[in-house]
Amino acid sequence: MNSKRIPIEVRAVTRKAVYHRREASCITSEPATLTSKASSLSLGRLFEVALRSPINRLRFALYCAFLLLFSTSVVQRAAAQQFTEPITSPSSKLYPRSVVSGDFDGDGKMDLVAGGLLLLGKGDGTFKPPLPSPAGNEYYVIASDFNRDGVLDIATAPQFANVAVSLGKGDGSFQLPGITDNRIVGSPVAMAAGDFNKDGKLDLAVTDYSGTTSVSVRLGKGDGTFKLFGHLGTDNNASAVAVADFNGDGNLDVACYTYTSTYKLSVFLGNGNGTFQAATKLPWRLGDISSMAVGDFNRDGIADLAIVHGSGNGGNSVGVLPGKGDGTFVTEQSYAVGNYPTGVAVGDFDGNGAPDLVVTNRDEGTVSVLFNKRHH
Ligand SMILES: [Ca+2]
Ligand SMILES: [Ca+2]
Ligand SMILES: [Ca+2]
Ligand SMILES: [Ca+2]
Repeated sequence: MNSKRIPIEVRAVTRKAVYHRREASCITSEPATLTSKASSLSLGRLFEVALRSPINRLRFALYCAFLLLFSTSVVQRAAAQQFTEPITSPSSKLYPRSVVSGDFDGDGKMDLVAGGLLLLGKGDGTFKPPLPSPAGNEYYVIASDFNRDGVLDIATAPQFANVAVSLGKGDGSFQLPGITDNRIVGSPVAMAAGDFNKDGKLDLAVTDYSGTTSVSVRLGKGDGTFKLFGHLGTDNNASAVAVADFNGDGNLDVACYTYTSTYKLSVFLGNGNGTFQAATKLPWRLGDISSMAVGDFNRDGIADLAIVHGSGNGGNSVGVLPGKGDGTFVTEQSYAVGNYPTGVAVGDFDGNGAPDLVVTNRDEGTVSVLFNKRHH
C-alpha cells in the first residue's frame, strides 16, 4: 500500500468560465488503473459498483440520513429566522450604552434616543440626521408618560446615580434638568416602568446593582416623582429588568437578570397592588445579559422578552425568549449584531404592525435595527 497524489483533469465549459486542474488525494495500490476506470463510469454505474459492498451500503445509508437531518435543520433554522439581518448605522463615536424608542415629536412615527442622540423616524424604517439628545448619553434611559399629560417623558439612570425624569414638551425636547428624588438611594443600572398598583400612575422597577436586593419598586406619584415601596429578590448585581404581564392575569410582573453564579432570569409575578410573589427562576443559564425589553414578537398574544448579550458566551447577539403565558419562557432564538451590544429597545419602525428590535453596539458606536418579518 503506498500513497500517491493523483492528478485529475477536470474541465468544464459553462458560458465563459473554464475550470482547470485540481488535485485529489487517494490511497491506492493501483492508482493509474482506478483513474482510467473511474473516468469511464457513468454515475449510475458508480453507485452500482460502490453499493456492492455491505460496508459501502451502510455508509451510503448513513450519508443519506445525514443529508436528511442537515436539510431538515436548515429548513427549521430558516423558519425560525423571524427577524431580518441587522441594518446598522454608521459609527457615531458616542458609544451608546442604552436605547429607547417612542414618538418623541408626536408625528406618529417611531423615534429613537440612543447614546446622546435623538433620531427622528421617517416611518419607513429609516431616520432623519441625528440631533443631540437632551437626555444626554446616560447609562440607561426609558420613556413613558410619567406626569400623565399625554406627552412622552424620559427617565435616565446615570450608572450608580439616582434616577432623573425629564418631562417631554411634545416636540422632541424635554424640560431640563430632570426631576431627581434624592431621598431614594440605590445603585441603578437599569429600570422599567409600569403601573404595578393600578392607580393610574406609572411606577418603576429599578435594578439595585450593588445593594442587597435585585430590584427596588418605586410607586409613582403621577408628577414624575416616586416613593420607595419595597424590594424584590435577594441576589445583587442585577443588570437588566423588564416589566410586562407575563402570565396574563392582568397584573404587571417583573423579570430581572442578575450576575450571580447561576446567571439566571427571575420572574416576580405581580399581585396588582405593588407587591410581588417570590421569584420563579428560569431553569437554565442565559449567559451575560446587558439589557432586556418586552414585545409580542411572534404575535401570539403573549409577552416575549428580548435580551442582549454584550460579552461572554453568545456575546455580540440579541436574543428573543418567547413567553409561554405562565411567566416562563421557551428557549432563546438569537441573532448576531455588532460589537458589545448593551442596549435593546422595541418599536415598529417600518409601520407594518410587527414589533422590531433596535440594539446599541457600544464598542463600535453604532445602532442596529432588526425588522420583524412576522407582520400578519
Ligand atoms: Ca409627559
Ligand atoms: Ca402606579
Ligand atoms: Ca401578571
Ligand atoms: Ca409572544
